[in-house]
Amino acid sequence: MIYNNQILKKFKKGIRQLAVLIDPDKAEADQLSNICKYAEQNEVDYFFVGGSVITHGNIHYTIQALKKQTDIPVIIFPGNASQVDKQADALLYLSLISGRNPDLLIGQHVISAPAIKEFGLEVISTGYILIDSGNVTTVQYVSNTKPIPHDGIEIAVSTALAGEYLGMKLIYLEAGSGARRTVPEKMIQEVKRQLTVPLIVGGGIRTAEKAKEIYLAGADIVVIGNAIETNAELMTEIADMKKLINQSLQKEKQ
Ligand code: 1GP
Repeated sequence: MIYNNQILKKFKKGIRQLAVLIDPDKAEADQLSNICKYAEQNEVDYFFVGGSVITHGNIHYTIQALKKQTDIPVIIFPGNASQVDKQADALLYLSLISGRNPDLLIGQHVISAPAIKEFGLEVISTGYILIDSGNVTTVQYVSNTKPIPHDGIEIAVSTALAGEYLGMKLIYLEAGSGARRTVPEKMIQEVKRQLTVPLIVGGGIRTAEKAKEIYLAGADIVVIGNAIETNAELMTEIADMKKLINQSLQKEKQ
């Protein structure tokens, strides 16, 4: 079980984790094997696969290609019910709790539940919270929901808490892929202070320095997509930085 044996285990030890997001639309075979190579070398914790919209790509082939090339767990990060695939190791069962679109709060879940049961997929219930990032991101447009304002710390905290009280096992603060501004550090700090479940943060993180700030603000898992698609080597920089943070956090504990 990925959640209990990896995510939660590391979380309880205070170990920061890194997920690389693969968009099936952008995953060309060559590029994918390059990303797998860097991910293995740099001990990336998870691959997330999925997207708000998949036009010409195919999530099933992308997952298959990843499973052939790496032992890193592949977790579906679905835009909708059609992205459920039995080859994956787990599925983030995302409920878009910052929005008021019933289809993304429960509708797509009802549609996908029978297939999930049939495939025996591990389901990780996740409270997905969209934060305004200065531009209209694809997820915002496609989900037809309003994000929480960039400075809406109290709303973000209340929403995250509500997700945890509803039994969600992860909370994901999302600025949106390609976001102009990442989720603000102050918001991450406040949400983290109130939560007892692991916190994921993603959207618009393009440098190791920014990833460091997000980890230090309190993210347990940082997600990087776009920046790695264009520059796989960035993974080394981010992974080295994550290692240093983990070493210093472990030292502090002793
Ligand atoms: C998007 O949080 C992820 O869902 C990653 O975003 O592609 O901007 O890194 P980027």
